[in-house]
Amino acid sequence: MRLAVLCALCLLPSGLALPLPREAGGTSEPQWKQAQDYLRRFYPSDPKTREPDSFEARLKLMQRFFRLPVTGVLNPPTIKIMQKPRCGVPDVAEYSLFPAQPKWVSSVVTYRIVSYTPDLPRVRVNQLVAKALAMWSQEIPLSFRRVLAGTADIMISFARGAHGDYNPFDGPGNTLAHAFAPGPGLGGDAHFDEDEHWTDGSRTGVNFLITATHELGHSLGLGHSSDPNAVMYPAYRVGDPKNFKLAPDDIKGIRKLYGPGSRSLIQPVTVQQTADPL
Ligand SMILES: [Ca+2]
Ligand SMILES: [Zn+2]
Ligand SMILES: [Zn+2]
Repeated sequence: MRLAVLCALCLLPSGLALPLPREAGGTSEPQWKQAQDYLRRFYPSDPKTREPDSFEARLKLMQRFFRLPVTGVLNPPTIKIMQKPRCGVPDVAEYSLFPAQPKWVSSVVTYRIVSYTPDLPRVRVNQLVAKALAMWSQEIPLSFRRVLAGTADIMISFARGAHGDYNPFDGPGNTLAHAFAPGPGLGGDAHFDEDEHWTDGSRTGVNFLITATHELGHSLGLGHSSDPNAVMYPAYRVGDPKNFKLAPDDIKGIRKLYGPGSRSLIQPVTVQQTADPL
């Protein structure tokens, strides 16, 4: 089950203790620690081979993913990316763990907003979640139906610290949210770190619409994209929420999974018609 796989990522045993390469001078101890932590979380070793990759090998993987010069050296541009707030889902998971891309088989997927944030009015959270889902559903033959009770395919919640899935949140900043690939149980669920300040604008805090659209992309089966313009890029960027929409890379990815299709028949809220690339 996919949840078990994701959790296993976070619980990888001590084999991951990484030797510190000594050749690169000028890097402070906290930066090394941060880099090790970052690579352990987002570039975990392949659990099939169980071979702990070297710090350098994983660093190169990370540099390749972010389209940096692949030096294997912890240099300032690399450190800069590691310090950005980001999604908690690993960048390499889809390649090493999900060989058969999981997706929803039903054409109507249910979702439920289980808990809310005090940062935004409830009605606004409902609207923004519906808007995020509509961005995806208008590209594929898949619709979403909100349920108010019981178990839904996609359970959406806000939580802080440890919240029952072995992927504890980490206080303000750093990891903002995470979500699970389609499947039973935790599969499809999306969690948002309540220690962030969630907003509907762009000046302060973390924009909820942008983050929710990203996380719900995972809930539908998408992994991270290296394309800095993609919604599925793992690092959070402050954009203009008014002009926020899926990038061609996101649309290509979601259509690869579900096929191009007619727009959803169930539109829970009005969406920007100008965002329609068809
Ligand atoms: Ca956090
Ligand atoms: Zn993500
Ligand atoms: Zn969680």
